[in-house]
Amino acid sequence: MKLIGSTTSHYVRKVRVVMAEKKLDYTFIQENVWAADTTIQQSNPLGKVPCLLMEDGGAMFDSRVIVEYLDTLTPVGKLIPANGRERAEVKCWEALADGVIDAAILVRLEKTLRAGDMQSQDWMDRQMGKVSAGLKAMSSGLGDAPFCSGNHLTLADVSVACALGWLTFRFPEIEWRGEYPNLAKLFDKLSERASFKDTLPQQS
Ligand code: GSF
Repeated sequence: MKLIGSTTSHYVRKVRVVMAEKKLDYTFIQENVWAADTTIQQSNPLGKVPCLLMEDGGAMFDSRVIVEYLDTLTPVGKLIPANGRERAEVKCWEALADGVIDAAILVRLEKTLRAGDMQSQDWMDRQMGKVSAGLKAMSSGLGDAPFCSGNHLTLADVSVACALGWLTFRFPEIEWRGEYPNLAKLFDKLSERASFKDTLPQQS
């Protein structure tokens, strides 16, 4: 398999961590989707990464679809419960973590792509409200538990830790660590894993 992505993306990192936890081999193809000469649309008409290229030449997106597929490939390191309420709970955690980053990215794009006088402060405040509420929900959902859902590592923890890592990378001014020590504890624990160490967000 080949994974098209970047080393800055939360969604790509989520897929890479899942690949590593499940001990799946893949070739990482770095692509700057914002470059004028990007060829990403040949694989993903939406022009986004991550995009998984399978052995038969087929392409798969987005990150939630990819990780769900990867989890079916091997029983090693099962990250999504088979069915029922537990499955929905893990996927809801993933939606929450991705949603926080969706909102934060909208703020980042507003700040980086639009000229200062064209930027909407109301829009950015609205999105930052989602980031704050999402962090609060993550913290209260986690409580004193060692993992977000159940009693072992799942996609919920992977998603939350990737989101916290991305916020630290792109929005260091958000002081989630001091405000939510339980999230910091989870984040620090997951950061020790090779899957996270090997995929730290970085500008390439
Ligand atoms: C989001 C992917 C995405 O926005 C997923 O895969 O889970 N729901 C999708 N990727 C960004 C890169 S990044 O900011 O993580 C992307 O490729 N953006 C290009 C564009 O044209 O929006």
